[in-house]
Amino acid sequence: MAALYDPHVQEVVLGFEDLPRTWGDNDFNDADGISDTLDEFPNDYDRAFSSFFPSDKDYVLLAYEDKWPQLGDYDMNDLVIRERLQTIFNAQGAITGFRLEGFIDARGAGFKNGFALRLMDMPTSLFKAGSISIDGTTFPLRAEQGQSDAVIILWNNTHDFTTTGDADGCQFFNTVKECPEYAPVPFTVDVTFTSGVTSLLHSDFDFFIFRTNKRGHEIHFADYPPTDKMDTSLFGRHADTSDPSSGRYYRSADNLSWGLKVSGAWHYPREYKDIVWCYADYETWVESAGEQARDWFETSNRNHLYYVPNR
Ligand SMILES: [Ca+2]
Ligand SMILES: [Ca+2]
Ligand SMILES: [Ca+2]
Repeated sequence: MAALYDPHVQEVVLGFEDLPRTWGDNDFNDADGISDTLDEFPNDYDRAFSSFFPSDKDYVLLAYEDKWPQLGDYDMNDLVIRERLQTIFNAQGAITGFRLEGFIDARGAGFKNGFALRLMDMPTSLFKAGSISIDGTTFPLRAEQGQSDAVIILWNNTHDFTTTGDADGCQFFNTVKECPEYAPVPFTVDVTFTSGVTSLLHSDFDFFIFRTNKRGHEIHFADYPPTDKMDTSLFGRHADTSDPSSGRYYRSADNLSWGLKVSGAWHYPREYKDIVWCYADYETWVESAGEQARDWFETSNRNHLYYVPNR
């Protein structure tokens, strides 16, 4: 008998093999109870099915301004990542791990920053094993020690994978139209859990950047709290109005954030171009807490301000 789990309808369908297992067609390669023809991972006992967010063709864009706690130039291109989440289920429908597929699209940063993720409210002990393949090289991943939530440093310095040679003042990666355009840098993350969990939403992924040479200088999306490694003395400085007692994090007095998540195609600002100049409706969207101008990123004709790749 095989229990077939469909993550889309969230129900379990029971199926029966016609033949006794001993003289059947032997198509249960990994003995997880799911026949090889239905098993997306026929050689992995802990993996049977998967689902994608936002889809198996689309990506979520993550963009960061790295001057926090100052607003800086607010060009929101200091790191631009595209990623999709593949949630992985076992034969019983429990989530036993995940994969991320994506690209570094741009690195408009002079600062050296790393990129990491924290799984909100999931303990470090949940992390069993992981790896990242980036630009063709594979590295092991581990959960950072001394953290209550599982924190995984994906890389320590984005510059390591976005070298430009710095010739003719072109030190930035894909943010200056007058400089060479580089192919986005592909990466794949694969993580296995020690035990199955029932829920893993894209919003449970707290993607953040940090200074390569100052681990405690973390920059998260708005209202995501910092990790245990944070230097909390940075809160409230310059433009930051974080207030841990009310759960407010990484927002300016005007509610501007230092990170942005956009689903679908979006053109990030060129170097030193304030996102507020690039997208006229951006401030309205922010100040209305996302209620108004929801299509702010589709409505700009200021294409001399944002970066449109030639590829
Ligand atoms: Ca399997
Ligand atoms: Ca910037
Ligand atoms: Ca920049």
